[in-house]
Amino acid sequence: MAKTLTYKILEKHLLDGKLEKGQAVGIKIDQTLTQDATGTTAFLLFESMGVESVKTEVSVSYIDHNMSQFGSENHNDHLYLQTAAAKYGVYHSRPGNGICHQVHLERFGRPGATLLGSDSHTPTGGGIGMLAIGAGGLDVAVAMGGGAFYITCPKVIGVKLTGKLPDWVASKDIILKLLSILTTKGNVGCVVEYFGDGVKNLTVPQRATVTNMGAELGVTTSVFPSDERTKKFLAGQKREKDYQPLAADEGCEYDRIIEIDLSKLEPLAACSPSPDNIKTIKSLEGTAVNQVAIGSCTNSSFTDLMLVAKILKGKTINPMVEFAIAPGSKQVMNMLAANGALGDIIASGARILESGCGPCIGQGFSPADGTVSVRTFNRNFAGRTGTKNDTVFLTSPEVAVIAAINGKITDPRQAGIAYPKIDTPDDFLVDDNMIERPMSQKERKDIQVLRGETIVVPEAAKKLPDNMTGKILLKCGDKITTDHIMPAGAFLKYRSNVPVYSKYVFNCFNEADGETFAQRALKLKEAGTAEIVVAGESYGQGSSREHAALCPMYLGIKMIIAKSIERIHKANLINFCLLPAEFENVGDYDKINAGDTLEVKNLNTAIKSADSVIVKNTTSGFEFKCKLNLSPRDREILLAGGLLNFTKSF
Ligand code: MIC
Ligand code: SF4
Repeated sequence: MAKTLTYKILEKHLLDGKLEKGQAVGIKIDQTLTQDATGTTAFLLFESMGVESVKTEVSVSYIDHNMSQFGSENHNDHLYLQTAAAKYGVYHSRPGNGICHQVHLERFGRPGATLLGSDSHTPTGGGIGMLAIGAGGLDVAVAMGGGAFYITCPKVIGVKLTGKLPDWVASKDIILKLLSILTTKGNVGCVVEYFGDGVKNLTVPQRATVTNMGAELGVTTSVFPSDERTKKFLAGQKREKDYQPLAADEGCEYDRIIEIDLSKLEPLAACSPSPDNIKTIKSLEGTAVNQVAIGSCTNSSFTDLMLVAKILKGKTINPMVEFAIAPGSKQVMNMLAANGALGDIIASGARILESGCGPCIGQGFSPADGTVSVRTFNRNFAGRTGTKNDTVFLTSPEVAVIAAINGKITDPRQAGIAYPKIDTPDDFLVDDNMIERPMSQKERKDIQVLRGETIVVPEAAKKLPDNMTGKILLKCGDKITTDHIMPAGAFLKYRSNVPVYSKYVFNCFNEADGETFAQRALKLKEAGTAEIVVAGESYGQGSSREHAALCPMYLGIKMIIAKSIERIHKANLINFCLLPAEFENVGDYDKINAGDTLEVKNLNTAIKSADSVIVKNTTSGFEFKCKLNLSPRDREILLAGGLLNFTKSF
């Protein structure tokens, strides 16, 4: 039978279960990726598993998120991660070497492999034909130890690309178009697979922009075929040996087909506060802009920045705009420096930031109150920039750089600037001097893992009580992201210290002078009362940060009842033994209130085998049903008291 590319790769990696849609299957993970903001917990949990050395083909630990280093926390994390990588046979990409996804694409990704990363934008690797999936740090730790990774056997959405992008229309506009069609909701359990004649007209970095921001669709991953373009990219990276051609079989069936004619696309923007709030640039023309940022794992490749440099050459940034550029990797920065493009960028007045996540995760460059920024990033959730009341437009580098010059959003096709044709380089500047390779077993023996005082081993998860009485501590609405649950930005430096980081759970819902969510939660925890959070659709969308489960667990939260819960977050909840439950009748959401007390009887019996539980609201006397959408393995993990206990039980 003709197969999709997704199923061809899955088939080669199947370890447990049957490849039948909707069924849970365990797959072999060839490569893993961790970054510093999720990596410290991942490595602390990996260490507690007692495995001597990673069992994957390649595991890489990147330092790219937390590099502002106000206080000792960040550097403590760096030293821990560097020594832990050395101890356990992991590649270590030092701070300054670049953003994990960009560097992984350049130096490690290979077509046909599976990659599991403790970052939701791991699907960037789909641009090179890998099945690259984002997950919580504990899942990645288990994969580093050689364990299978479990997914729901996906539905495959085929996106047929035809034609060629017109001048000034970028690959970013492909994914923005797709976000306008599929939105950020309702795509859990799907993989997006690209095919069609238009594919050959896109370079690997262009494809990677598309698969990167595919994370915002809430899908398991996105994948492109591997073809002559892939071969050229790998050859340029001096890794042609990693090439293999890959494509779906002729005549394979997709669960849904969406056609996008590249030649008919136009410049688009995602408007605040959601990546699926798409408008045409034409309709936004004239909007005054105060800040522009180019970079992030979505749009910081060499070709992206060459285009920006060519447009900037000889021009000065508008006086009303602050403009920052963060090249995606040392390779990109070095190549721009070597060919003089960096000089053109600097001369224009752009501020050069180091190669890392930077403003994308609110590490500096927060805009002024009430102002507008244009960013080439992938997320524009409220508050993510570090400013609560700003407006963010997510666009292509083309649109962003012209906004920086003009001080307002301008349709690049009408800007009176000649479109700069950028040739993809035949050779990239390859120098892996900032990547430390794994050492021999003998050398590793003497390595001391450095665990600074701000690094605290997370508390172990506990089994759920059989009869649970709990209070609804918070009732929130739709599309609550992990940024709402566990803010990053200025609080990112507390990632390795759960008791401290937990103080900021649901920080955005706290009143300036009232009792915080964390304070209220800790009081109930001390009194021995379980706590419950109620939410609307797509709870937990966005990042893979398991702190959005780990910190609520620390505060005593035991159950989340939502209209729907996103994939990675749901897995993280289960891994830390918080029960994810979904309203059977979404209308029941309106019948319960914050402060109500809920009661669930015989919870563990239900977790063992039932598809739903009855929840009694003892405050109002109202009873309702919650679905337990759990695989047999999810059930076992919950009954064992979380993934770590479950893994140790073997
Ligand atoms: C993000 O883009 O939100 C992050 C920061 O990269 C997260 C990971 C994290 O919270 O550390 C992600 O995308 O998973
Ligand atoms: Fe870093 Fe932003 Fe990419 Fe997340 S989305 S990995 S914060 S650059």
